[in-house]
Amino acid sequence: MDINSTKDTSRVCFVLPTYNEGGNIENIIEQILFEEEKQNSYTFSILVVDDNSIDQTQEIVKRILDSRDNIYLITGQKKGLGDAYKRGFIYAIENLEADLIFQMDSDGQHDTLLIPEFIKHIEAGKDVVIGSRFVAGGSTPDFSFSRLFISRVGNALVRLAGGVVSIKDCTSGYRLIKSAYLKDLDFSYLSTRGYSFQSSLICDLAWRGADIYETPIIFSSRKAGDSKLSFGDQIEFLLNIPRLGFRNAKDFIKYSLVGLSGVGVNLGIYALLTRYYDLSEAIAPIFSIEAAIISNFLLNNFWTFGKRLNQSRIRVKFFKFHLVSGLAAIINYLVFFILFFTFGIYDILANLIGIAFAAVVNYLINSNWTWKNNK
Ligand SMILES: Nc1nc2c(ncn2[C@@H]2O[C@H](COP(=O)(O)OP(=O)(O)OP(=O)(O)O)[C@@H](O)[C@H]2O)c(=O)[nH]1
Ligand SMILES: [Mg+2]
Repeated sequence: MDINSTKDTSRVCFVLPTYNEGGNIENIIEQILFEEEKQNSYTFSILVVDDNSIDQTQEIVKRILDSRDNIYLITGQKKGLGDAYKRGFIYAIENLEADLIFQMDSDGQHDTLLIPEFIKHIEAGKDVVIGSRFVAGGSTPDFSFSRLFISRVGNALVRLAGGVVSIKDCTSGYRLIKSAYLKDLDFSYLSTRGYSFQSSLICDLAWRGADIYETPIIFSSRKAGDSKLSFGDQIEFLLNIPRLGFRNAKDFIKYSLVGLSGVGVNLGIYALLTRYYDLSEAIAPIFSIEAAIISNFLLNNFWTFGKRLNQSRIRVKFFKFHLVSGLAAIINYLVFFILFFTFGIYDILANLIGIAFAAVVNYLINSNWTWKNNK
């Protein structure tokens, strides 16, 4: 699917997870439908994912959906918020053909009046809009000191481990997402509970190159009923941090392996040209370096960054990759030069540090520029 096509952004599905939200769900549905009336270019559907609530939630939703044709209910065993969202996303994409998916809590904490604001940012070209409590204008007026502290520390950990430092609120449950970014997501990585599901999902979206925007929200208290988040959720959240760190490093590990293979290609072709074809030592490296750049480029394009969506054309990426490779060579040389000549560090070690430095800069630029999804 073309992620930027205007036709593709016309169906919006609200996925509302519920567990014992009988005191809230009817109001939320009414408020969303009220917002739909103001929209011309979008049709709304509402999908309630209820995990066999023991209150009236399902009866209430069934009564509403009998009289409306854009309300849906799916039910299942209670296996945590992540599992409910996973089922909801799949249903919304496959059965309701949603182009945009709203994540929203079903307890009145997310202000439905902000729906047009979220849509506005998607229309401006963003792929994901987060209702953020931690950007200017956002707040959590009813949070106790300890809850705010936990939320802040939790967010800081996710931002560092996941390499998503620019995202201020990684655990918010109010988001609008282009469904193209959810389609072939590997849901097995998304852990099953509250906060950790939300943070895993936002990291995944960022790693796939989604352009993410945070719009401020005021996150007040739930309107009725009890919180579903438990101490166990917080433990799971902490255990999820190293997993995020490892998965974040995975692209870099792949990139480094490709770089190593490039050293092999470079040396192999150099040896072949000088030993077998008798090419001069001054000319052979030109071909062997270019061969390594080409093989690195292809491996990175189809393997390291193979899952990123909607990038520029291969020729543009190839050109950018050459520029970055040139820059990396200069950085490698400069670091070596300074360490060896200024600080007198052993030449092999100085060169190794230069290579490591250049590899990180090279990776960061290629990851965030060459293979970033373009707008
Ligand atoms: N389907 C399903 N929904 C769940 C589950 N756990 C929580 N929810 C829903 O997920 C949403 C967020 O849960 P909340 O308990 O409100 O979490 P919270 O907003 O961080 O906590 P409060 O501020 O106390 O409300 C609510 O709509 C819950 O009903 C679950 O296991 N299954
Ligand atoms: Mg809530």
